[in-house]
Amino acid sequence: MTMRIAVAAAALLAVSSAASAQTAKATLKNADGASVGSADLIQVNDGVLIKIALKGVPAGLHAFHVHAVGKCEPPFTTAGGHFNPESKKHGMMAADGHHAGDMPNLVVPSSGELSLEVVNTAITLDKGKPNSVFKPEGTALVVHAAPDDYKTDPTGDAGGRIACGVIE
Ligand SMILES: [Cu+2]
Ligand SMILES: [Zn+2]
Repeated sequence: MTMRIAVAAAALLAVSSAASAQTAKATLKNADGASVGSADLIQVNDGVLIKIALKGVPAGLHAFHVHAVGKCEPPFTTAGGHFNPESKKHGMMAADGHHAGDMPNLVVPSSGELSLEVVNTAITLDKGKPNSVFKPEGTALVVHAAPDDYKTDPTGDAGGRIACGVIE
């Protein structure tokens, strides 16, 4: 009898952990409203794994961040600044850096297509945590016209915003 209860409890645990596997998505659009790719976000032990697939993006280096507002209306200033729940300065090279939303530049080849996977260890999909991307105003993934210099506060001198996708 005791054994039977233990087995049932283990089965229940397996079901509940599968149900709580956390994922999110974002569809990235350019300022014309055309889709330029998508991102899958998966909670991992160290943070959030972001799998991004882009197409039709100008070749070259582009800054890539999580922004603080889940609103993508061209020219995407609606997405606010970089997601920064700990009120830090911008950039992985800054002494007091960095914003939770800061990530390495995307390097887009001449084809305009890029598949990339990156882990952001400063964010979580866990609702209710201060660094959760699921805060009340939401968050967004933003791709910029220019590269991030990893130090200029608060923008990384990354120029305009060429693509945006609400994390949902
Ligand atoms: Cu940005
Ligand atoms: Zn930043």
